[in-house]
Amino acid sequence: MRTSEKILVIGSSGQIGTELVQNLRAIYGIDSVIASDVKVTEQAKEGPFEVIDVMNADSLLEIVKRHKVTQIYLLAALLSATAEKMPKFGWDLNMQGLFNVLDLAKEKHIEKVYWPSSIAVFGPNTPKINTPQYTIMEPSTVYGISKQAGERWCEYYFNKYSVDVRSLRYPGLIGWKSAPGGGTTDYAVHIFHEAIKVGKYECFLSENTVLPMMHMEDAIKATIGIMQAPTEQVKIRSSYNIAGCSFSPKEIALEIQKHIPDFTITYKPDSRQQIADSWPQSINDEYAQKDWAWDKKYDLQALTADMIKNLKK
Ligand code: AKB
Repeated sequence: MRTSEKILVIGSSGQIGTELVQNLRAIYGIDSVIASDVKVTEQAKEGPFEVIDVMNADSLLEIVKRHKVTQIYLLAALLSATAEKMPKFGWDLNMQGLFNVLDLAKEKHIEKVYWPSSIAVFGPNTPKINTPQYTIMEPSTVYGISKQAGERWCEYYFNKYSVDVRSLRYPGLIGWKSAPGGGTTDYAVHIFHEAIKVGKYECFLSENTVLPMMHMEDAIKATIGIMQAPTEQVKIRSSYNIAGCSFSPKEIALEIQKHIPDFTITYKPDSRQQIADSWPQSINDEYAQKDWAWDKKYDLQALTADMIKNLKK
C-alpha cells in the first residue's frame, strides 16, 4: 500500500464519515487523513480538518492543492427523507458535489474517488427479494433519482476520462459511534438508543416493513475494501450492490427483547413509509463477492448484541 496517500473525507462528521475517518487514520496515519465538513465540528480536535462547502469548486481545488490530496471520499449528501422535504436543494447538493469532485479527478488533481450510492436507486418496479445488480430501477425519491444519475455519471467519467471512481449501494447503516440523519432506515439506530434509555420505541415504519441493513463495521470494511482493491478487480464503475442482513421493525424488536425483555415497540408510520415501500427487501451482492472478495460479518443477532453491548457502555 502506498504510504504517501493524502485522503480528504468530505462530509466527515456524519454517520459514515465519523467512523470512516477513525478507520482511515488507523491505516494511513492521522496526518494523512483530512476530515472536512460545512462547519467546524469536534473532529477538528482530533486531526487535520478543513471547512469545505462541496458546492464551491474553487475552494475545493485550493484545499486539494494545499494538502496535495490524492483521494477523496465524498460523503456530503441529503438522505432520502430530508431530500423529499427540499427536493431542489437535495438534487443540487447531491449532483453538484459529485461533479465538482469528479472534475478534480478528470483534471488529474486527484487520483481516486469514493462516492456512496444507495439501495434508493431501486424503485417500486424493482424485484424486491434478492434484488440483482442489474435490474429495473426507476427510483421514486429525489435522493434515489440523484443516486441513480450519479451512478451513470461515475461510469461515464470512468469510460470517457479514465477517472478511477468506486462506489457502493449502501443499505441502511447501523452503528453505535455516530447518529444517522435524514434517512428512512434511521429507525434501526434510534430503536437501540430508546430501548436502552427508556425501554420503549415508537417506530415511524410499520411492523412488517423489511429493509436491507448493515452493521457500520461491515460498511466501513466494504468502503475501504473497494478503495484498496486492485484497479482491475473493480469491474463495475457505476456502483456495487452490497448486502448485510434484512429485517423488519418487528423482527429487530424481538431480537432486542432477548437482551432487554421489557422493551416495547409501537408503530406510527409517517411519510417515510412510502419511501420504504418503494425499496427492496433484500439485496444480491454476488458481483461484489466475486470481483473484490466482499464478505459481511454481521447478521441480525450479532448486530443487535454488538449495538446493545456498546451503547450500554
Ligand atoms: C436512507 O435511508 O436514506 C439511507 C439510505 C438507505 O441510503 N440510509
